[in-house]
Amino acid sequence: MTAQRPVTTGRQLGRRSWAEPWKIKMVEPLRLTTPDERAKALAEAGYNTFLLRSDDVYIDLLTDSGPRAMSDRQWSALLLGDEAYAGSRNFYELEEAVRDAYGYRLVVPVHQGRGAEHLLSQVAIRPGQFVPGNMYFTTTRVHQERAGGTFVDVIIDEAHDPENEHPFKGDVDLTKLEDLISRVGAEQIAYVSLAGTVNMAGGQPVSMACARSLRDLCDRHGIRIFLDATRMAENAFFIQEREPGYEGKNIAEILREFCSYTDGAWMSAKKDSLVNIGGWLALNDQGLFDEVSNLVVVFEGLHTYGGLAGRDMAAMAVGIRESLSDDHIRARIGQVRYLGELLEGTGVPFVRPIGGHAIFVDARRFYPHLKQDEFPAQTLAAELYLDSGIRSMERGIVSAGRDPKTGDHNRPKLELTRLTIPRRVYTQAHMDIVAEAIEAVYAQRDSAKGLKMAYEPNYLRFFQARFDRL
Ligand code: P71
Repeated sequence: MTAQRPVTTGRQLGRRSWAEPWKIKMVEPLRLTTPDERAKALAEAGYNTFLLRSDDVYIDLLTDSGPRAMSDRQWSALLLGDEAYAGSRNFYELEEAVRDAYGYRLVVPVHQGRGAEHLLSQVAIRPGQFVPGNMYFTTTRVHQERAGGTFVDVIIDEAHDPENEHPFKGDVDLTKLEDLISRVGAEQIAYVSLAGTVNMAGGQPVSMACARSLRDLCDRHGIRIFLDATRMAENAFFIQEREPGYEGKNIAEILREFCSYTDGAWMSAKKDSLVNIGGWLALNDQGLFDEVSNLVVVFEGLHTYGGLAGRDMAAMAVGIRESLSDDHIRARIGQVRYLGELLEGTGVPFVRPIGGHAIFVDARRFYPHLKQDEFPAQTLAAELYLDSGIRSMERGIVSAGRDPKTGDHNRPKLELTRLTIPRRVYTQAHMDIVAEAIEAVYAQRDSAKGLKMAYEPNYLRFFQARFDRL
């Protein structure tokens, strides 16, 4: 390791380093593979980390979506699952938890985030309308497009620059939004699609000031704002840390205020809310909600379970409350920063500032000799797995898919490989191993060859595409 002794979040704040606000009660063994086993597994997976078997993975940083350790309180809630088809007690617990934490009035459960994206897009977008948002997310955009909408990126320019240190790189550029409104007319805007800690920008937060002025602007034009609340509790941490006037407020208060500037939200509870499966869609408008809760019975299940078991809703209700603990969020983001701080000074290029859920390695600068059409971020994910069995995820040209009109690749400015930290799963020592592995792959960077795509599915191609080595 060439990294200096890291300055952890805790030591920046005071005398002691941060530590997890929990202890471990149950463990799951990890399997270390040999280099030959990994070469075989990766070739069988078509050089796509989504197609690896998890038994062949040592440290799994594919995603922070689902693979989390539930608390003893959540496990005990599972045993109290009320599996009635209709009117499960756990639905009412969930409804109350969402109302308390996020402040919306009307709640419907869904099996996961994209279930909610589907329903919202179907009821809130008319074909031909535009959906401006603070950077696309893969599943969100696909549902908006399937409903006949066109997504328009209105995030600030800084978000597309991996080295820019702007503290709120998730903010909406209100001038871009106003330009769109005057170009197409307010009635042609379905809604503003606002996301907390913007995933594809590197887990970058949105400021409260942005939410407030966005509300003003949208009120003037009669436009609704729907929030992707998936990592919004983590967004609240950044507001507490960086925005004047919020130092003394807790995560729960900040979250409630932020949500109050929006008309509703959808949630993949597999992230912030500390469960393995689940989500919800919450609104304040009764008419729109009636449409949603009618549609949910077609696609998800009855409006009081939305594709979930009663026990899943019970664990989610507990998880929502745990996710608002300031200590929890500080440790969670502290661990992401710990990994970033280990990479500081090694030359490994990654997105700044360090975001909420992952370190995003800048594959363009990691492999400057590879063209974007040779899939540098996919190549880096493959090389990291070969080196040490660590699984990461491509977030670049493969994820961006194709332009539905021209059929050509979308070529995003950001070509990133995401090292995503699941909540409450790995220890600091695992992070040390990850940093060592990245450094080892970086030392070999000149010899890396790119990939070519051998199979490309129609939708969300990154999940199932296969590649060959060049
Ligand atoms: C992540 C995921 C899971 C995922 C999704 C698509 C490609 C690869 C991995 C899911 C999100 C998300 C945001 C901001 C909605 C969803 C969909 N993220 N909004 O980052 O990050 O939720 O997976 O529960 O359907 O690994 P869902």
